[in-house]
Amino acid sequence: MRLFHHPLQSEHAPERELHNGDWVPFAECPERFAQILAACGGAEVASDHGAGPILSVHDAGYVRFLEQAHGEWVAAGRKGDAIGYTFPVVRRRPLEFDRIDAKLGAWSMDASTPIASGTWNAAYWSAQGALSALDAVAAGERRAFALCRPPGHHAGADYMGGYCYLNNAAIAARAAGDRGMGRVAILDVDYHHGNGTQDIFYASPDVFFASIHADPVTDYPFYWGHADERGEGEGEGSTLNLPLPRGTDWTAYAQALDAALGAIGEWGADMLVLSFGADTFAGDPISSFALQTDDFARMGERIAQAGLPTVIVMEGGYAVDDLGTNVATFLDGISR
Ligand code: OKP
Ligand code: ZN
Repeated sequence: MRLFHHPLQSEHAPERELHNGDWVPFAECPERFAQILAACGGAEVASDHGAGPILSVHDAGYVRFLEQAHGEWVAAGRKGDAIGYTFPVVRRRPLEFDRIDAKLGAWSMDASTPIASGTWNAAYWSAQGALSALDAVAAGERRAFALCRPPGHHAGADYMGGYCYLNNAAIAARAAGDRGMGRVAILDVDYHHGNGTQDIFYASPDVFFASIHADPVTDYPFYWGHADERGEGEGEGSTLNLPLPRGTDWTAYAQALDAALGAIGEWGADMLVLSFGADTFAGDPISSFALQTDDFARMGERIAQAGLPTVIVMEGGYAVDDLGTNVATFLDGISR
């Protein structure tokens, strides 16, 4: 299988995040990337597709903000990571903001998405990796893997959130549609609900979005991922949410996976974009499912049995010491 990455993805290194009321080291750390890269035996350098495919998903003002935010933070005399503290949840509208603090709140859904000096370049190249993996699949590979970091599935068209800035899965899915690759389904198996991906395609009948995740009643992102969210308008029925309780093990997980893959098959997908997170692992420090390393091989095998050309993009997974092995085991399973 062809794998894609870019060295600048390591340069995204926020120092800390707010976790249950305390400042703690940023969980989505460069070491994750190094571990995956090492366990996979390296990867090709992504090729540059420019800003076009990013702007097919994301608002131009938002993209400009991401590019400039850290510079504006420094220009305002601030130290460390740029992070917002005021969020326009009431009648959000496209005002012209001046202060970096106003911008940070306006373009984000939470305070777990700090912007450091290397953030824009890393997010840009993370998305280019997803587009490079799409190229490989378009050229006839059965599947390809993008070592996306930062991840993408919490980011919407005009907001960041949950360690995510650009929605890599959505960018690949939109580009696949634009290239005439047929009906595209996105399957999200990260522990957390992919609210940004869901939001981007919520009213779209062209992209099916299925997600298996921790019940938002107990887990981030709380406000989305409930089973009654099924899409809207022409997209009604093209969103499928399968929330599962904390403690879910492989037996119960496999049933949800079969349901998701069955729905994707019934919908008539021609290709798959897989948002793969390894934070369903029992040892994950911020998550509460109970999958073991070997279960990732089983997960890969089941997804392969769907028989769809697949672009795999990396999302979360925070048990750093096991992350490389878990990802490599998954890729081994899906390649069988
Ligand atoms: C990203 B992905 C607690 C604050 C909120 C955000 C979790 C983002 C998960 N540390 N944490 O879906 O793995
Ligand atoms: Zn996650």
